[in-house]
Amino acid sequence: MQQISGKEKGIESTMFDNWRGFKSPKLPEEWHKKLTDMAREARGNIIKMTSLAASGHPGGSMSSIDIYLTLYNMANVSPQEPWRDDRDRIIISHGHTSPGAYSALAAAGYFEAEIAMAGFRQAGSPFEGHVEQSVPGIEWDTGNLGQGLAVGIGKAIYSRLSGKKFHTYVFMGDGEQQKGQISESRRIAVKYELKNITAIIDYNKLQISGNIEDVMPQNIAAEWEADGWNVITIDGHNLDQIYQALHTATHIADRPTVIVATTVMGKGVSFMENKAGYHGAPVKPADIPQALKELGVTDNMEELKAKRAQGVPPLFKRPAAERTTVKTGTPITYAADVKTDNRSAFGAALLSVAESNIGRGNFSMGVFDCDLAGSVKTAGFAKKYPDNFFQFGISEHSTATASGSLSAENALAVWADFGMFAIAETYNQARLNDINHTNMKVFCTHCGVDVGEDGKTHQSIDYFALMNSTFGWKVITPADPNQTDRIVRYVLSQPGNFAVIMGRPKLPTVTDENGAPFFGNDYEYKYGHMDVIRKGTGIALACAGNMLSIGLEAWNKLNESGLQITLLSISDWSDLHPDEIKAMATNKHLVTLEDHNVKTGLGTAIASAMMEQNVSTHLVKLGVTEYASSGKPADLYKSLGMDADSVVEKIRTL
Ligand SMILES: Cc1ncc(C[n+]2csc(CCOP(=O)(O)OP(=O)(O)O)c2C)c(N)n1
Repeated sequence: MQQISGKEKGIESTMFDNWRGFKSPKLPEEWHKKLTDMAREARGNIIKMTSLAASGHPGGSMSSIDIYLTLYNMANVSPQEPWRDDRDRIIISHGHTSPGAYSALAAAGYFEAEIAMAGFRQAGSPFEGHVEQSVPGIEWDTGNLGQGLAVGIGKAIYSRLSGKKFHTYVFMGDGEQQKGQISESRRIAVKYELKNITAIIDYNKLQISGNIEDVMPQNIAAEWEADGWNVITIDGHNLDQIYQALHTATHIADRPTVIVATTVMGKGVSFMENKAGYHGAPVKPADIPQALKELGVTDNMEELKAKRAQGVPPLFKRPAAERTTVKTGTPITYAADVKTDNRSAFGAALLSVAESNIGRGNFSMGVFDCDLAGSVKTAGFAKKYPDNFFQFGISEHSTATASGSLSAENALAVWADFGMFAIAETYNQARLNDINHTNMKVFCTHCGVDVGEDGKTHQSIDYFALMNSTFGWKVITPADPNQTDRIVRYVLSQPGNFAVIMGRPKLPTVTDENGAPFFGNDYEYKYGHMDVIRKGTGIALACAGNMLSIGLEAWNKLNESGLQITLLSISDWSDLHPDEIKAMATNKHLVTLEDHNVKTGLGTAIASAMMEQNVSTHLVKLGVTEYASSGKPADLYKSLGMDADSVVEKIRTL
């Protein structure tokens, strides 16, 4: 076992049980015995659980179990108060080893092992196939490999921002190390000196397809060391070594530590050991008695089968998490003759909200950037609040996950990036965040074909389609700088996941019929409602977000020629109000104008909503119909039939 020296980290004493927190440098004798007994029983439970469910992952669970037991029994966590805010965070990144995690949590007193075995992988049970927060003690739903370390970064940042002195342990697989997101996260942890993170790798040298070296050669320890981590190598079945490594990592190491724990897949049962087949397959019923005999545990399979047949265990009650109220500050109104871009209005509103809250009581805030702060307008925040600003470089996957993880704590987490990178690039991370009930505020700039000259690779035209494929994310497209200001303040003060979509160019201030800013001082933004910009008859033009300025230009041209149509502005695509949908259907023709793929955008959402309300009208969808080329936004809009003249022409034909 490799030891390193360094200064004491000084974790504050807490009211956790006195043996917890890895304070003692050596594993106390009595705990050695307790953990040894627990490990034998837990290995048996892993076999029983997966066999009863006829699926699951026993191999990695059995190689990880000694580490799981040491963590859940010896870290500063509490089976009595699993969600207390100052607990250590134990993140399981190799979520498929849920049988190991559930068995260890049961052994540590979180719940009865029998209910996990009876409920494992049954519909409606909290004990899902991959670790889920529905089980007390589980911090993050995982299964999509490679995300756990970034989750840990979010927790470590929360510890720093909130001043709560807890440690974060992230447990991973060795095959999992092939995932690129982990290398992003490694560098981030070192850059931000997150000494309060310890990574642990279950180095059982096997994955689904066989030996990790054959699947993808990788020098795991050397890669972590090269990125600046303190590396400790141990025998992952030796309880003394596991404990001592965790003590060193928690209290002595002067940088983030990774513990590379050599283990044996299927450890404890002779015919399972070192067999990749047991990565994801349970022991056959005929072999169970032999396995349980070797472990020296009782064979109560018939009893458990009967318990399982009785139905699924109930869900656990989780107390509502504390969230500090966010003050929205004083709105900024851009005058009728001001022309600025929505992203600048976002930057100004963000700073204003930050000024109203940072330094206040237990308010914590982090703003994340991926090398685009100047363009996405968070540079002003970064200058004023350097301790709250996190420059993660071109590491979008880890940024999405880490900011999501922070947002799930009592903290405001903001990530601003180009739409292409904050949405399409990181959809899986956004989806997993949503599953984890995060409260992310993602501000996407440079969306749509109006990003122009950067061309089709940068034209984010599927933001709604992607986010609307989740159940939680809400997409909002502000129309002009004034509405952007109000929407930013609203979003920052609300729980839940929001993606605010903005373009790049400067926009005119949208005005009312008297020439005053429409979204100005008298305007109150109400989520889920559209705005009637101009009233008319017969035909309605519904504009999404910044397309309103083109819509208004078209309306003026039509008006000059004596045709008065209704002009609508729709910012909140995810929640179209049923009454407003019905009102729209009273028009003979409805034209939608959006800077989004027309196949999956606002027009399509409206059509679906109308059918649900049992109303209909003739719908014309104007928007992006192909990957556009590189060019000036005005030229691209013209070629796609989205400019004011094309809209006028289309409406005249109606
Ligand atoms: C991103 C992602 N890709 C693929 C999978 C499918 N998968 C589940 S487990 C696994 C192998 C993991 O190997 P390892 O980390 O060594 O775990 P162990 O075999 O030791 O349990 C794979 C490829 C996944 N869950 N997530």
